[in-house]
Amino acid sequence: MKPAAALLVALVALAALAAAPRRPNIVFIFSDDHAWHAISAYGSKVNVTPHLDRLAVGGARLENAFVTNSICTPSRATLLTGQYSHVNGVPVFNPFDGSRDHVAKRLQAGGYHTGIVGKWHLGSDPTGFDRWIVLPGQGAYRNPTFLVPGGTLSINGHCTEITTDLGIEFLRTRPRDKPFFLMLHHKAPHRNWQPDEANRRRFANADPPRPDTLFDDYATRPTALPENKQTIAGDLTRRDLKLEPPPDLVAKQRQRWLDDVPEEVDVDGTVLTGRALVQWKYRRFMQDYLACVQGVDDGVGRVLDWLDAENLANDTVVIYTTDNGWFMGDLGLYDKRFMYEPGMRVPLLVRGPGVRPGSVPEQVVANIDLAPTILDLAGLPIPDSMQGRSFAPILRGEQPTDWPKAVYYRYYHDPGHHDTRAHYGVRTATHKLIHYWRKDAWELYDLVKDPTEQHNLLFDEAEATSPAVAKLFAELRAEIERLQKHYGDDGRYADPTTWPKGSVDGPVTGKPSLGAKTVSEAIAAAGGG
Ligand SMILES: [Ca+2]
Repeated sequence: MKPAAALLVALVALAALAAAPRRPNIVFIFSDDHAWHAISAYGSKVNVTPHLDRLAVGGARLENAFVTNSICTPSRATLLTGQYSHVNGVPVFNPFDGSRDHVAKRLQAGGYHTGIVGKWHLGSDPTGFDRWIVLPGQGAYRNPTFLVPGGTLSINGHCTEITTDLGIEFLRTRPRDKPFFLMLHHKAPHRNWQPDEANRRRFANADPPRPDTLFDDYATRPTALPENKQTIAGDLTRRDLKLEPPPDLVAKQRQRWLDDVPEEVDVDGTVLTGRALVQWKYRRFMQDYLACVQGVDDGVGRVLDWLDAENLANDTVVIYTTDNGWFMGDLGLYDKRFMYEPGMRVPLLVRGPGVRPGSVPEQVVANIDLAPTILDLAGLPIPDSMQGRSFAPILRGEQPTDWPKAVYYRYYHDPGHHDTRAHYGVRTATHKLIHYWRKDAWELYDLVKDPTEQHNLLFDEAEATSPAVAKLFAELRAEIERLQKHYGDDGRYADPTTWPKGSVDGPVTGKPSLGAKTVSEAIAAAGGG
């Protein structure tokens, strides 16, 4: 090629580049078990979260965001793949196959500088990240160990603060010629709720209002709720409640004492039992839970401040959500798993270029939609293998007329850790139908009249066979069948014997220890993945 022709080609290429829309940076902040109703922008009655609220004011607060399988590991596989558990191969706590296609790989191949810091919980080394530094399994709140490509290392301090520091250090040391994609994944506020000292003290005497359903008797819902073991009353241990063992107990005796559920507790010389004890347990658990949430909120504030200081806020999409919902004493429960509202519903806040400030979209979205949305925001194609849909148009304020009206849900881990019975179901804007398939029992709720799901319309024979309820039941059953067909759910993991093998927890073996590191040393060691 003659020099003049080569110059022309180069100029045309340059012009095309200049004409292409600028690709935004993306910071995806994820927490673990954060109830949507523990964010003030969502109307929390129990806490105030000024920094998450900044995202809501400056961006979109999605009012109807849900997960499709309310539990850590499956939710994380869905986040990456945009697929249901039965498609991505992670229905329970089994390892994710890192050779699969996923959102970070596509961003990396599309020219993004990619990184993940914090909780991973997918049981295999991360793929698709230029830098990765993740907790083994659940990880530790204090002086946590991390996995990096070349081994393990530890960092002194509190995990929430460290995870934020690692995220900011990843951003600070990024190459300047690429947009960035950071997944900043907090361990908090997961059980067993060990807040940083400042926030612990801040909530040490908190007395949050109790939900109306703390003493739920499960009338009309006899199938699964009475059998589950995630109740405030009967399942929080002395360890959860941070009770101090008698000094004469040692070793196994001490562990046993901590693992037991107390039936009476002496509080300042008064022995609490019965309802008073349940109220105390709720209060004690919430103090630490909310203090852990506050640590996450503090961290979000630091990331937003850093983006402001670096003049990056206008070029960076910030997304905040969590891996599953959380019961804050609702229905007498803690934990998640169930597709009742507190379990299935999650916060989802998005701010940045292409997002309408202060908007509150009401469309029903789910975690299968996150990967397609992130790719869309980055200007990259969405593969057909992703089962969700980009909600980027909704973030811009558009109202797509063909947007899905319902979310399909499926939870497998039965008996699992808390004897939560396996179920699937559908949630529409107004109703929810749940099928506990191993018990062949159904529950139907009118979410408009009964938002706390106290009245199963199928419990009473006369009500269940009334024309209106029977019609609704038939319609929603048909909708479940339609969605199962649409998403290709053939029930392949319905039987526990079919679950993929392997664990995402357990000790780290076979990786060399790199010793204690500072945050900047740790990020330097996080490259090469
Ligand atoms: Ca979780």
